[in-house]
Amino acid sequence: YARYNSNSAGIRERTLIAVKPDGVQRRLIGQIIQRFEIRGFQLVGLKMLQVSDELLSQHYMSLCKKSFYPSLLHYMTSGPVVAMVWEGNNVVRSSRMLVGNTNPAEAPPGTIRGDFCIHISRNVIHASDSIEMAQKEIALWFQSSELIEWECCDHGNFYQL
Ligand code: IDP
Repeated sequence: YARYNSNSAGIRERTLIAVKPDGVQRRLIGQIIQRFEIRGFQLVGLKMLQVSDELLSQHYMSLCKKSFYPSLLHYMTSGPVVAMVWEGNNVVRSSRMLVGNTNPAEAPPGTIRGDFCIHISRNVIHASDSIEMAQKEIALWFQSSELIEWECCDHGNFYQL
């Protein structure tokens, strides 16, 4: 059956968001979570972890030939990361817009990268860039038992029922 924040197939769209080590060090976790909460998205998974090289090599598989790949691995393993799964209508695309361009110099003010960082190699946050990648990344970062299905009591404020 179709639910308030599901697509025509009755599937709730989800995305993987991660506060990178610089975001954690800079005490930005709360402000970043707040932007997704206040927009109306629903948090369904959250954990802090020290990311392994194995996980990262799968996560950034498409970048493995890039010159910056070794420094990217070093950056991403330099401290803990906060990984989250957020749910809601168009959450993948909307999250990319909340996060802003990969290069913070191109990210408009009001976006997370546009407000909180300067350089592409310290851009504080990850967000999945397509529905297919989101599904793969969520499966890579989270066990299904770590994801909580729950109903928001005020969904009528965010969706027409
Ligand atoms: P995204 O994080 O906006 O999806 P991707 O192109 O998938 O962007 O790159 C993944 C991450 O790799 C970026 O967020 C950034 O941390 C890093 N990165 C991408 N391009 C560069 C670069 O040219 N120099 C240094 N780091 C880069």
